[in-house]
Amino acid sequence: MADNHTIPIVIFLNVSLLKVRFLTFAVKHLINVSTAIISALSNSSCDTLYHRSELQHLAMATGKVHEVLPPVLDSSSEPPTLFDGTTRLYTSYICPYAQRAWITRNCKGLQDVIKLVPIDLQNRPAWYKEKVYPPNKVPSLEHNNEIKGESLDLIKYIDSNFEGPSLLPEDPAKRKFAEEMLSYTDTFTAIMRYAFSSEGDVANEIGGPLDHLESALSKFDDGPFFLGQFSLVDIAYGPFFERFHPLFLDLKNYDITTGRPKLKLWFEEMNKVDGYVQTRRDPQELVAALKKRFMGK
Ligand SMILES: N[C@@H](CCC(=O)N[C@@H](CS)C(=O)NCC(=O)O)C(=O)O
Repeated sequence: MADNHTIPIVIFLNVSLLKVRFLTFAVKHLINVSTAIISALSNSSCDTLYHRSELQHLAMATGKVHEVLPPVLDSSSEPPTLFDGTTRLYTSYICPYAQRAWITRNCKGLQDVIKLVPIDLQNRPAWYKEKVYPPNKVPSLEHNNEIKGESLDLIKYIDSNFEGPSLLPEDPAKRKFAEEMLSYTDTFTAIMRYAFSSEGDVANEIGGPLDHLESALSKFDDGPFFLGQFSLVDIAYGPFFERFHPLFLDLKNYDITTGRPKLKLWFEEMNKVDGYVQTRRDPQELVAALKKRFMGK
């Protein structure tokens, strides 16, 4: 027979057992829900939840695609098995021209379709010039048994010959403006480069091209990018802006965005585009490389 103390002890033990069972259930449930969320975010099985292009937009917007970058090939490296049907982007992680093609590939969600082949430009493998791309520059693209070069041609080629979201709008007015802006890139970079080592007044020397970009950013008001929405034009200028901004601060104590609010906002928005963010380098590394290349410092 239970004495006076046994009943409260039995009640206490039963309540404790219930609590433990409830906690175990709650923890298991939490683990199941978390596992489902993690696999939905990281697994290709979420293709069933989202249309593929929606997934790519999601990746562009949220930074879900994380890629382990392949090692850089130098003069001691064997060439890949050329013309075996693999699509390859020959690149350099610090070249702004190559970065344009790399960003385009990322923004279209082509990480599994176009393989990166980074080249050491200071110690280039001989086979690159001999067997791949006689101009011996990066970027170049191996696709359908052919090699194509020139970054502005390549970004258009990748955009129109591969799957993924289009990076040029249909609107004819925007397309025309895109062509104008793309053909201005060489003039822009030439003036900026000249000013690196010039002794003249920096604001005078580079104010014109920077103001040209500032007013170009006012042309369409449906977004902060050159054509309103993000496009190949942003991809063409982004890598150069990434270098010029820290370089002019370092060399001339001149902030190229001061007094140019649209340019400032544009670059802030660029830094939210995952396909670009994945290609960025340390600004100090870029400044050091540019000083060495253009100024012998
Ligand atoms: N106009 C070319 C320029 C490419 C270019 O100059 N790439 C540089 C690296 S940033 C290069 O490969 N230089 C090697 C060389 O000139 O020998 C393009 O737009 O693709």
